[in-house]
Formats: sequence, structure tokens, C-alpha cells
Amino acid sequence: MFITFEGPEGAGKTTQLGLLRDRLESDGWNVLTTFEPGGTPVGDAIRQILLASDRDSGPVARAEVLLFAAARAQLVDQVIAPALRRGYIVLCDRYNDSTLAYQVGGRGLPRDQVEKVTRFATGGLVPDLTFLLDLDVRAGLARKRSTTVDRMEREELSFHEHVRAEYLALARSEPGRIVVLDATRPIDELAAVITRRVIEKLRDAG
Ligand code: T5A
Repeated sequence: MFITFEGPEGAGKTTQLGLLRDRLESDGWNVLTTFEPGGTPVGDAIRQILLASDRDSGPVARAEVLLFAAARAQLVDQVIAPALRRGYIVLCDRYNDSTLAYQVGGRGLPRDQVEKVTRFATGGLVPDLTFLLDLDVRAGLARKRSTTVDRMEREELSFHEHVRAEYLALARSEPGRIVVLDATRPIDELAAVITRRVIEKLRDAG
């Protein structure tokens, strides 16, 4: 089973992914966790280009989407698909929906072309279940502890508003896959809801 966590900056994706991993492992499941962009040597190098460079020297929007896609292709072939074949539950911090939210919603790139690129990158691998942690973008940005601000976080507030709106539009178009959660709820409450949904899904899958 392939499960992804999505949402704007500081939504709590990493926190919830870790709690779900701990719970599933304590129930005896084999779990692999990974993240984007990164998770492979090639992906880690691409992450540096994407997030470390500043706005002027960084990639242009079309290069940006291709770099995210390249990192994803590497992660799918080297990490995610092999783990799924071995019967692991794979939990991934961001995936295709991030590209649609940030590069289509945020950057304004054409949806049809970005969808083709992401499909090519993943070979059509779609998550079984996606948790979209949704919150006001100011609240999310304020939560971030890190003193260094990456290239995406430096974008205007309106960019992040468009990202959030695109995420919510995606969730409306795929209600069977994307579960929207209010990310301002307490961490343990969110974890309980997520665990319940995953256990139901595992039961349905037999
Ligand atoms: N990107 C990525 C694209 O543009 N296109 C793409 O295709 C892809 C894959 C990646 C960046 O790349 C962009 C999106 C991003 O801008 P990143 O460094 O990997 O950036 O970081 P993010 O994935 O954005 O993760 P964040 O650092 O934003 O945070 P998380 O993982 O959502 O949040 P988390 O769990 O670290 O929590 C943040 C803080 O909030 C607290 C936590 O304790 C922590 O302090 N917190 C809560 N506080 C109160 N209530 C709750 N319910 C809380 N949950 C967590």
C-alpha cells in the first residue's frame, strides 16, 4: 500500500508520517518511509538545486518542474516500487499532488503538460491514499522552526495561497483518494483519525 502526505508549508506532514510509521510498525507491519524531493543520492543532489538556490539564480519554472519530476522518477524506481513489490507499506512525505499544487497552482504552469510530466516520471504509480493536511498558510509558515528559509518558503504569501487552493481543488476532484484534515487540530487527534483511515483501508485491501 502506498500512502502520501500533502499540504502547505508547516502543515505537520512529517510529524504525522512519523506517528503513523510508529503505530504501523508496532502492529507488526513492514513500513518504508521516504520524502520528496530527495530520498536517493540523485534526488538529494536535485533537492540542493531546488531548495538551496535563491530566487534569481534558481531554476526557471519549467526547469523546476522537470527537476522535481527527475527526483521522483529516481525515487519511484529505486525506492518506492521495489518496497511495494516486497509488500511494504510505503509512506511518502509529498508526491505528485505537490507538483500540481506548487508548480500548477503556485507557478501557473499548464496543468495538462505538468500532468504528462508527472505521469512519465512515476510510470503511472498513484497513491492508494493521500492525507491532505490543510491550514491557513500564514499559520503554517509561522510553525516552521528552521532558521534557514528555503527558496519555496521565500515566495510571496499569494503564491502559498494559490498552492493551498490547488490542493483543495485536487481533493474535491479525487475524494476517494484524498482525505482532507484540519491541520490545526491537536497532533494526537489527527494521528488517531489517520490511523483509523489507514487501518480501514488495509482491512478493505484484505
Ligand atoms: N515542492 C515539493 C514543490 O514545489 N513541488 C514538488 O513536486 C515537491 C515534491 C519541500 C519544498 O518543495 C516544494 C514544497 C516545499 O516547499 P521540505 O523542506 O521538504 O520542502 O519541507 P516540507 O515538506 O514543506 O515540510 P515542512 O517543513 O513544511 O513541514 P511539515 O512536514 O508539513 O510539518 P512538520 O511535521 O515538520 O511540523 C512543523 C512544525 O509544526 C508542529 C511541529 O511540531 C513542528 O514544529 N506541528 C504542529 N503544531 C500544532 N498542531 C499540530 N497539529 C502540529 N503538527 C505539527
